Amino acid sequence: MKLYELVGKDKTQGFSPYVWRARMALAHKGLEVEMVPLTFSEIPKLPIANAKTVPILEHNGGFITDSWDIAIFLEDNFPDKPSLFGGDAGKAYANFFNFVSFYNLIVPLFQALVYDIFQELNECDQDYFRASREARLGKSLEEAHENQLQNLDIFRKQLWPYNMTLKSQEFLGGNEPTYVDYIMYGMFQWARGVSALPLVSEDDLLCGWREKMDNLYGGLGQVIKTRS
Ligand SMILES: N[C@@H](CCC(=O)N[C@@H](CS)C(=O)NCC(=O)O)C(=O)O
Repeated sequence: MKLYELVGKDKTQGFSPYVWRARMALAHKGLEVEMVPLTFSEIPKLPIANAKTVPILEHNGGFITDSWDIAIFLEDNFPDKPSLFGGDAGKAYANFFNFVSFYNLIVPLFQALVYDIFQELNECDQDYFRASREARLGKSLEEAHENQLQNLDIFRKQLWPYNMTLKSQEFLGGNEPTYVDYIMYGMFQWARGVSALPLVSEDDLLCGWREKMDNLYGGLGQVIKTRS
């Protein structure tokens, strides 16, 4: 199996939140995977139909080009390995969690990180990134950066339900990590890969949760270096 991921100047620091979901899901299933680093400009040059974004999972000559589809594929094709969702109700919860966390967390975090991501990219990716992201934001990267702390604050205020959930359970998925933990962890890896911004305070239960996530699967997530 191969997992295509997104990198900037440093090819060891894959920072896509969606790739991290897939990477953790593969580790959860105990599957070996070869990581294939790509820059933004390399993704559309792949000879894979409809591949505009990563993650892309290559398996037995076929390609799956969306993180949610990868999770479903792994769950359906490796039923004897630990479940990513814990049944149909867990899958429905993960689907809901995916959209809620996009709306409440990814949107403000993207605005907080966008300029830092830009700084991490190769020159050949920077023009594309600036044009596509400024069109999405309706403002310049520099204007977004001026509001970095306000956007971080919006993100942090949305963390209350996740911190409350962790008062009575070890992981967002229950006693063991499930795919919803990988959705959340992807955001932390995204921020860690490009920025020194602290997403949570040490008092947050999410802080201890992140440490537990960092230690899963032989410390897989720790390949991303923490900046200071
Ligand atoms: N819905 C997709 C979204 C993936 C996505 O947006 N990936 C970004 C990296 S985080 C990407 O590859 N962007 C390429 C581009 O914008 O050109 C999924 O969940 O797999």
